[in-house]
Amino acid sequence: MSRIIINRRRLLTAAGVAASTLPLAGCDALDGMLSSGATARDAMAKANGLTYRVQRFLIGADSLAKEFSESEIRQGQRPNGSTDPTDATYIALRDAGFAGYRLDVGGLVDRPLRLSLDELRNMPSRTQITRHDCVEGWSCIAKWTGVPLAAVLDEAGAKPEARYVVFRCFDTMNLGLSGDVAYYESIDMLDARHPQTILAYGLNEEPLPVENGAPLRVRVERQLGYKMAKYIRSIELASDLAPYGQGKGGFWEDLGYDWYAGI
Ligand SMILES: Nc1nc2c(c(=O)[nH]1)N[C@H]1C(S)=C(S)[C@@H](COP(=O)(O)O)O[C@H]1N2
Ligand SMILES: [Mo]
Repeated sequence: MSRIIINRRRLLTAAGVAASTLPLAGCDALDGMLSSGATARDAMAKANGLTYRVQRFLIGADSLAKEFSESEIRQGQRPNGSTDPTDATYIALRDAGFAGYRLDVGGLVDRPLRLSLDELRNMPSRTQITRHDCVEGWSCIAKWTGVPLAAVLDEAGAKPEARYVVFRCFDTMNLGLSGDVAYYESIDMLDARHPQTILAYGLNEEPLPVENGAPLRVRVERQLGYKMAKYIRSIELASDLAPYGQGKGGFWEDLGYDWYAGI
C-alpha cells in the first residue's frame, strides 16, 4: 500500500484547461470527487471525449510515437507512483524472483491464458527507445523491451465485442476513507493493438526493476505516464468499463484525470 498525497493543484494539472475554470470545491477531500455526478468531473468527462475524438482524427490509429537513439538516454527511468509495493501477494512473488508469476488473460477472449515470464519472453519481442511524460511535469527517455500486446491478444483470441483492455495491478493506494484501492488502467483496442504497445519485462537492457513495475508493465507510447500500468497481475478484455473501480477506466481517472491521455 502506498500513501498518496493529492492536492487541488495536481488534480487541476491533470484534468486540463477545460476544467480549470470551474470551481473545484472540495477537491482536497478525495472522497468528494469519488461520488458520481460531481459537476467538475462531468465537465472533465466531456472535454475528455472531445480530446479523444479530435486526437484520433488528427493523429490516426497507427501513427508511431517518436523513437530515440541510445545516446539520448541520459539517466535511468525515474521511478514514480508506487515504487515498492508492500502488498503480501506481490512480496511473496518478488521474494521468489517472480518464478511463480503468471499473467492471467481473461474476459472477452476465446482462450483464457496463464503465462509465465519465460513464456512471455519466448513470444515475439520488440525493443523501443521512447520518452515517458508524467503529468507531474517530468520526462525520461528509456529503452523498453517486451512482447507486443497484440501478440498476446491474438494468442488469447479477442472476441469482437471486446472494446477495452483492462490492466489490474498488484499495488494498492491508500485513499483515506475509501481504504486501499488497487491500481488499474484501461486502453481501447486501437491503442492495445498499436505496434508500440508492449508488455515490458526489460528496461535499458536489464530485467525490469521493482521500482519501475517488475515483473511486467505496459508501455502505451502515445499516452501519458499514468496510463502505463506497472506491476500487472492480470489483463481483462471488456466491452464496458463500468464494472471496474469507480467506472472511469483507471485509478487516476476515478479521481478526475482524463481517460484518454493522448500526447
Ligand atoms: N501499478 C501502478 N502503475 C503505475 C503507477 C502506480 O503508482 N502504480 N504510476 C503511474 C505513473 S503516474 C507514472 S508517471 C508511471 C511511472 O513509471 P516509472 O516508475 O517507470 O517511471 O507509472 C504509472 N503506472
Ligand atoms: Mo505520472
